[in-house]
Amino acid sequence: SDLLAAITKGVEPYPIPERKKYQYGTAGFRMKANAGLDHVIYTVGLIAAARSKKRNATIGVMITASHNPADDNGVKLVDPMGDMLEQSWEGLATTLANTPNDKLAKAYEDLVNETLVDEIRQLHERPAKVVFARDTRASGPYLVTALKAALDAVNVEYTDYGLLTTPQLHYMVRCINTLNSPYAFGEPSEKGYYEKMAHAFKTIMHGRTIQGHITVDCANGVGAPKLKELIKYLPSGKEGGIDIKVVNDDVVRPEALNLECGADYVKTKQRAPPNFNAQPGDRCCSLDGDADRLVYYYTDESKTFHLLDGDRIATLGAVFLADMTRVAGVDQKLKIGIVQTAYANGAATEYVEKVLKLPVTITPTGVKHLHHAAARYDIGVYFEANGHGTVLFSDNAIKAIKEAVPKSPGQKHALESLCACIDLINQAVGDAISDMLFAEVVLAHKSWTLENWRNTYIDLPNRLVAVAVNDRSIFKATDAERRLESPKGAQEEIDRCCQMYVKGRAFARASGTEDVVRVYAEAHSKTEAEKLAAQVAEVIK
Ligand code: NG1
Ligand code: ZN
Repeated sequence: SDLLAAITKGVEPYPIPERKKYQYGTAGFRMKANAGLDHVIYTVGLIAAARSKKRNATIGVMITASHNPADDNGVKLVDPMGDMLEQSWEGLATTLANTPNDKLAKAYEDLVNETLVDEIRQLHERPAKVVFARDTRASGPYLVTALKAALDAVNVEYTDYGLLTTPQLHYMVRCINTLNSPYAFGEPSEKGYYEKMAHAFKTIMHGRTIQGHITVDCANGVGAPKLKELIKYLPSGKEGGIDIKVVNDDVVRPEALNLECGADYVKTKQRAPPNFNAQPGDRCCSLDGDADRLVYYYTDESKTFHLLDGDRIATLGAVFLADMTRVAGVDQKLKIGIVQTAYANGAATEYVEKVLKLPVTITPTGVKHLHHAAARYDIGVYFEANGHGTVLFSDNAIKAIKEAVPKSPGQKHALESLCACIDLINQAVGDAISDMLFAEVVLAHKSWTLENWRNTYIDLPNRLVAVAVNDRSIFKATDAERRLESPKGAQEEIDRCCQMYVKGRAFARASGTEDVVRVYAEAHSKTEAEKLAAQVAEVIK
C-alpha cells in the first residue's frame, strides 16, 4: 500500500549500522549520536504513531541523553498522562528499532495488527498525534529530521516544541490529553508551565523570606534558558521572593554540556563543579542535562563539601507535607509514604521510619518502579539518591485537601499551601526546576540553612563501585535488588562480609544502563565502607 511504500522510502537515509543491537532500557534508547540513532528515532516515530492510535491520545517523544556526554543522544516516549511508556511496549520498541530498513514497513504493519487487534478497522481512520522536543545537543536538529520523516510517512499530525526540558515535555503531553477534562493539568504551552509554577510558588511563600540567594548549576544544558525564562514569572523582593543565580548556562558550545558540572558530576564526584566560586554556607544546587535531576550542596567554613542528594530532598519534602497535613487537619485521612531504592542511605531510611514515623517502600532501580509505588500512597514522595523524583497526590488526597473546610486562619493557609504544592510539584514526572522551588519554599518555611537540613540525620559513609565482569546477565537480583539469587552462593558470601562491619550493608546488581555490575556498600566509618565494597567486588569478579 501507499503507507508501506512511504515508510520504506522515508527510512532510506537512515539504515541500521551493521551488528548494532538496540534496547529500550530504563531511560529509553541511548547511545553515541552517530551510532545509528537516526534509524532508531525513525522507528520510534512509528511506535509513537501506533501508540497514539492505540490510546487514542497524544504521545510525546523526547530527544535527550540527560546527564551523558555531549556526543551521546537518546530518545524516550511519553504516555498520555505524561508518564513513561508502558512497560509492555518497551519490547515492541526494541523489536522495531532492530528491524532493518527493507523489513520495517512490514514490521510496522504487523505491530499495528498485533497491538490493535479489535480496534483495527477504526484504526486506520483514527488520527494519531505526536508532540516532541529535544535538549541542546548538537545532534538534536538532525535527529528531529529523522523523526519527522517517520511521522510524515504515516501521516501523523505533530507539534515540534523545539527545545524543552524533559519534564516540560511530559507536562505538555499531560496538559494536551486532559484539556477540558475534570483532571485538567494546565495550559499546554511554555507560558502555561511557568505561570502554573509561579502562581503556586507565590501562594506557598505567603510572605515568607528565602535567606540569601540560590546558585543553580544548569550543566550547560536546556535547564539554563528555561530557568531564566521562569525567573521572569517569579517574585524577586525580599518578602516572598527568590533570588536565583544561574551558572553553567553555556548552551552555545555544545561540548560544554555536562562537562565538569551538573547533578551527575556533583553526585558521583562528591564535589562542586571546579569553576564554582561560592562562599562557605552558600546554597547551591545542580540540574542535569535535561533538568530532571536535582542535588543540593554547600561548602562549610573548613572547606568541607556537603551533598544533599535525592534522599535528603525526599525527607525534606515529607517532613513539610506531614506537618502541613497535620496543621490543615487532614492527616487522619491521608497516608503519606516515601519510596526509595536500595541505593538510599541506610540513615535516611531509618530517619523516615523511626523519627518521621512514616512508611518506606523500597523498589528496584528505575523511576517507573518508584513512580508506581508512590502512586499507592495518598501522598507518595519518591526520589532516587541521584536526585530524580517528585511527589504524587492521589485523587483521594486532592479531594480531601480541596474539600476540607478550614476552622482557623492557620488551617486555611495550610490547606491553600497543600493545594499549591499539588501545582508546584510536577505530578507527571521528576522535575528539577519544580523540585528546586519546592525545596526552597520548605527551607523558607522552616527557616533552615543547608546545615540545619543536613543535621536532621547523618549519612552513613558509603561507597559505590562499578565492576567489569564477563557476563553481567548471570547476576539476578531479588527483594528490590537487595539480594542476589544467582549466581548460587554469592549472596551468602556477601552476607558474611556485611556481618564483619558495624552497620554493614552491601548489595550487588547488574546495571541496566551500562555493561557493569554495581556494588554498593555502607558502614559506620568510611574506611570500613570502602573495605566492604572492595570485598563484595571480589565476590562477584
Ligand atoms: P543503573 O545503570 O541500572 O544502575 C542508573 C542509575 C539509576 C537510574 C538509571 C537511569 C545509579 C546507581 N543508577 O541505573 O538510578 O537513574 O541509571 O538513568 O545511580
Ligand atoms: Zn536527566
